[in-house]
Amino acid sequence: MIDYEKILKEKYVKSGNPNWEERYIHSLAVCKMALLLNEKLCLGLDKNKVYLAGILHDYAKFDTYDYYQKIVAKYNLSSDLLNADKKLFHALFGPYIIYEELGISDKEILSAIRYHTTGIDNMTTLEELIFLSDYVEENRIGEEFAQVREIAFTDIKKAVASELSNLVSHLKNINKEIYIDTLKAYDFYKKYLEN
Ligand code: DGI
Ligand code: FE
Ligand code: FE
Repeated sequence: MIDYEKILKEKYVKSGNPNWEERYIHSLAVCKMALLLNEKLCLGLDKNKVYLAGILHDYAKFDTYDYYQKIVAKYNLSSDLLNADKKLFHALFGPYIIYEELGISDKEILSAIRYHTTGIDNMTTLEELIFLSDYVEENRIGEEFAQVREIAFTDIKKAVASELSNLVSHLKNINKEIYIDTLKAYDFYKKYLEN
């Protein structure tokens, strides 16, 4: 059995980022929340996929701009991606970096990691679960998180919609550009806010 927790920890330590430990604890908590919601909501997802997507969703968080550029070149990605908000890079390039470094090629896992920050329209259940668990894991403290957490245990789509509504408001408040995928996600999921 490959110890992904150890692999993640070693990658974070090597990055030298002072926030590595907090990020590591967050990754474990997202994984735990995703596994719990999979059980409680009877989503029926493969536990191994939930585990891997949860533990690795922020794998590329501390990688450098230089490295992201190399990934864009190697995988023939659009260089326009490098113009996105840098907070999105770990999600945009994470799947390629995980494939590159760990050899994980499962499309369901990689796309859940790709969309964990922005969401996208019409997500798979695994994509929804990781997007949501990232937001409602136990270390996220505050009223907005608590509200979405409560909804998460009864209605996954409504919880995703509610997270997106908070995210879009937050981005507007701080005058950040809303990425196309976030807009597509909100446009699609907002219908679930009503019921
Ligand atoms: O990596 P985490 O901190 O666990 O969480 P995350 O992957 O959801 O990243 C959160 C950051 O990404 C947060 O600061 C908001 C930002 N973000 C998400 N969607 C968008 C965005 N930033 C911009 N500019 N536009 C977006 O659409
Ligand atoms: Fe993230
Ligand atoms: Fe995260």
